[in-house]
Amino acid sequence: MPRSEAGEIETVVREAAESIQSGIIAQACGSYRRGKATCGDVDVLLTHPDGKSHRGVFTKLIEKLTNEGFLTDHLVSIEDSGNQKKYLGVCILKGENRKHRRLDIIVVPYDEYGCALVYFTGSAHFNRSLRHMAKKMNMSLNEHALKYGVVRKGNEKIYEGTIIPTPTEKSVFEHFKIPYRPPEERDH
Ligand code: DCP
Ligand code: MG
Repeated sequence: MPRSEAGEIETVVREAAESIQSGIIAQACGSYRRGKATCGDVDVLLTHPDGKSHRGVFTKLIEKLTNEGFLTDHLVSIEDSGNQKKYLGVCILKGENRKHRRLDIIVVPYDEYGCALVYFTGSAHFNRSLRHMAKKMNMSLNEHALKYGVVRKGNEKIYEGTIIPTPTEKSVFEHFKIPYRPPEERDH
C-alpha cells in the first residue's frame, strides 16, 4: 500500500487508543517508520509512559476497532512469554475503493519500549546484524531487552545475562558503541 494509507491506518489506531487511554503512544514502525514509499503491512506499536496504563488497552482496542468495522478479520492474538501483546489482523479504511490491509498491533510495557521500537522498526536484516553484534560483545538483544554478561556455549545460552535499562532507542545504540542510525538508514 502507499505510505499515505499506512499513515491513515496509524491515525485510526492512535485515535482509538487515545480514546481508551489518554497519553498513550501509538506509532507505526516497520517499513513505514523506515520511510518507505510503499508498505506491505502496518505495524503499530503502543505503550504508555507511566509504565502501567498500557495494561488493559489491548482487548478494549481490538473490540472498539472491530465494532467500528475497521478490523474485519482477526488472524492471531498472542501474549508472548514476556509482557507484550500482539494482534495480527486485517483492516479497512472508510471510503470508496478501499482495500483490506494487514495490520499488526503490538502493546508493550514502557520499560521494553526502546528495544521494542528497534525490533519492530527493523529491517529484519538490520535486526540480525544487531543481534550478531550483541553476540560478539557477550550481550543479547530481542524485542524485550538488551542484556549483558551472557554466557554461551556454542549456540546454547548457559547464562541469560542481566538486563541493561534502555529507556530510549538511542540508548540501545549507545550500549553497542555505534552511532545512532535513523530509521531511514536501517535497511541493512
Ligand atoms: N521482524 C524481524 N524478524 C522477522 C520479522 C519481523 O526482526 N523475521 C521485525 C523487523 C521488521 C518488523 O519486525 O521490520 C516488522 O515486520 P514486517 O514483516 O512487517 O516487515 P517490514 O515492516 O519491515 O516490511 P513490510 O513493508 O513488508 O511490512
Ligand atoms: Mg510491516
